[in-house]
Amino acid sequence: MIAADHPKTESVIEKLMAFNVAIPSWALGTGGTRFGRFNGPGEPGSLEEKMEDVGLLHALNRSSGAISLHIPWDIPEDYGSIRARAKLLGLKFDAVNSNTFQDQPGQKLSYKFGSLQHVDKSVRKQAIDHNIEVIKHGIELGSKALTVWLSDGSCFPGQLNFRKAFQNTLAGLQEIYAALPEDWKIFVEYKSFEPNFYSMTVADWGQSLLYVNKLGPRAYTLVDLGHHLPNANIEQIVSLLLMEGKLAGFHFNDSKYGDDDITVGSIRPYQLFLIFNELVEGMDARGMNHANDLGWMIDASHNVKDPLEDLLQSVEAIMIAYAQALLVDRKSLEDAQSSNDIVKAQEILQNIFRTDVRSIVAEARLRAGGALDPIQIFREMDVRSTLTKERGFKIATGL
Ligand code: LRH
Ligand code: MN
Repeated sequence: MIAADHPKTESVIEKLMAFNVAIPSWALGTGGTRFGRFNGPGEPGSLEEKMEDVGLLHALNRSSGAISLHIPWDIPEDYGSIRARAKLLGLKFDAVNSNTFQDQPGQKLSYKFGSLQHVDKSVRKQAIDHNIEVIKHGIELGSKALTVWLSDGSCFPGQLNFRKAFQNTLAGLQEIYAALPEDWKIFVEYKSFEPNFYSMTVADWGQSLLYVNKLGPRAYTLVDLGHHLPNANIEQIVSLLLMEGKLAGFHFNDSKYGDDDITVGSIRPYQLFLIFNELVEGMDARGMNHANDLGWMIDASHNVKDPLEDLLQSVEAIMIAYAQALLVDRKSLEDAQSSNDIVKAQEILQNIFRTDVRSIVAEARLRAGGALDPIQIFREMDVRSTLTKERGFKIATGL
């Protein structure tokens, strides 16, 4: 266990207190798969109730002070009251997410064969207009970034001209980029497969980097941990995107197989630590502010656990990985690397990964006015049954 008098303890606690992870509005209800969805009690049925849930998480762990909205799942009816509610709950609005992966009721043209890549110019225009609409919602809420994840691609060889799909998509993203306010960023999220199963038009970090380099200085590549082919070295991808100054930030989750979107750190906690190890090293190399210079967000779906308990576990896993990465003796690691002392380098990382830092994560939470053990308090206060009394059984919008 980390000693309270460890020379870095205080600086680590300060950094943890400044660190916030945004909560996705679509992960506050029970998620499902194509095989089924088992709704839970007391789920939020409106944007206001979703914000209450994020406010609750933030009150318990003081590290969830932002919510990320998905349009059109969360279109605010009254911006003023939503902004006031956010202020009351101590929440900021993180990146807003567009949605051209579903056809909405009354939508003129279908996205069945894609959106920005589509062979039909009018479908591409509809998708561009939607993204510009999403920016307008974000401006009203004080958000400063648009996340674009495109489900575009193909399911069979021969179905798509890859070059034309890329060029159409780039042209669409350029129109969206031109509509960004000066102080906004655009995050281009890649994914290796699903819902298309032969090609995705933004399939990996290289393709996303190609787009964002062509778009301009306010375009960045967003890394969703579940969007990689098996055994991809995500920490190396992170290191290189940081080196290029093109890392947008993260959609944190974990997975064993595909885009499982399960609890952060529940399957591969060592990979999560190695990613934060590259983040701390790379951000310090660029003099970046850990808390504000990247987008920190969870993107998960809860099929069998209470969504709020699951999110509390995910935030805790992120804080633990970050705290451990902050404790790595960078000088010793550099010396080991420059002398090819592989065993020494491994031991430096593995010793820290095997160091229990939960006490300083809890200390940071207490000092920030949070709970020593958020899940214990959530259960002792029987929050879920209170929510159920207030809300009954509602179906939350989202995935
Ligand atoms: C796609 C994705 C994307 C969101 C969606 C809810 O898999 O990760 O970030 O828009 O999930
Ligand atoms: Mn995502």
